Amino acid sequence: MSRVFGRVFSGIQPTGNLHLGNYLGAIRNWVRMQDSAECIYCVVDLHAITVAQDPKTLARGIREMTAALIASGIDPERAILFPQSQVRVHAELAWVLMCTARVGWLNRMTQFKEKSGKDREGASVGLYTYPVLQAADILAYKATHVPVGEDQKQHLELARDIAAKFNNDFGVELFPLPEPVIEGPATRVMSLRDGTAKMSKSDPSDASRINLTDDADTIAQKIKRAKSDADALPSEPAGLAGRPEAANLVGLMAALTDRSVAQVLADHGGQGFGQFKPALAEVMVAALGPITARFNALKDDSIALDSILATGAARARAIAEPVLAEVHRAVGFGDWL
Ligand code: AQP
Repeated sequence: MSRVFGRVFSGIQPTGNLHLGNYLGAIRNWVRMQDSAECIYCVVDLHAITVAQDPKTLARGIREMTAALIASGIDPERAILFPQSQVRVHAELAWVLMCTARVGWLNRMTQFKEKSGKDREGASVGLYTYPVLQAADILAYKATHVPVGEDQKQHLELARDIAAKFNNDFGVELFPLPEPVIEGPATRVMSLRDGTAKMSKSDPSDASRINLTDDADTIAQKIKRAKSDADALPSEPAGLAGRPEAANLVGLMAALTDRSVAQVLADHGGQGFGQFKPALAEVMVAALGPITARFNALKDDSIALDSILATGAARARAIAEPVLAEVHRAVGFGDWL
């Protein structure tokens, strides 16, 4: 990751365990970007309540996600790491931007359609307007780059549209248009049980994903049972066409060993899954083992975690509050207080 970035913002929901898709699709890029940019990373608890949450589980989830991010390599001294609900600018700016965004734009968001499923009338209004809050998250910091997985591409386009319309409506150049950073061989990690579905925290089958808390045996078992096919691996990427499960497992090997898919196939082409899967499980255990160990050592240290989050929130407020003041002036709220 040798590109130069301006100000980086990204977020993750504190619901459930961090999984390999989150890690390879987004968090690993977050970690790498700390070397070359000012980074702001947010545990997005306001987003979490767009679907029902048990309050105690959510409170624990915020700390656990913080521990998982630090265990994955986020350094809270260098990056700003904080919970979204502790910086009120997010919710307030979201309201202003809801008055900028158009209903037709939100109607096109495919994630709402997927997440609300058949019960669209019963979904929360928050689930529908979630992408506007996401735009506020990014724009509150005038972030220029947003590292995310492929599934967030459409929401990022919406954030750019909202920023452009706000600037245009009020004749200002207040918000930069944020650029998505969707990079690496694992921008869309698929379920281990279905190569056409995204690996996801909300999949009821735990066998569909690798959690960063899984131990070595569990990882080996899940990879062994992962759906594959009866053919040997091809020696070139074109041979993976029409083989989604094989493509997913090869993509995971590429991402975990920092090689291209072509390089992985040059080394493993001709092998069947009986040979390839144990090799994949081995590199996965080697990559995730140290993260799991750090996570386990940190996750119950609520004093340290709360202090990190409070410091991060204060640093985040120092950036976001002056941006909100600019927004107030632009829309005509004035500065009376
Ligand atoms: N399967 C994936 N492959 C690559 N990247 C992924 N991300 C999520 N799943 C994959 C990226 O992880 C970051 C955090 O996303 P989030 O907080 O929106 O996570 P999420 O959507 O709660 O994760 P899930 O597992 O997808 O949850 P559900 O099941 O609730 O929808 C984002 O950058 C995302 O792109």
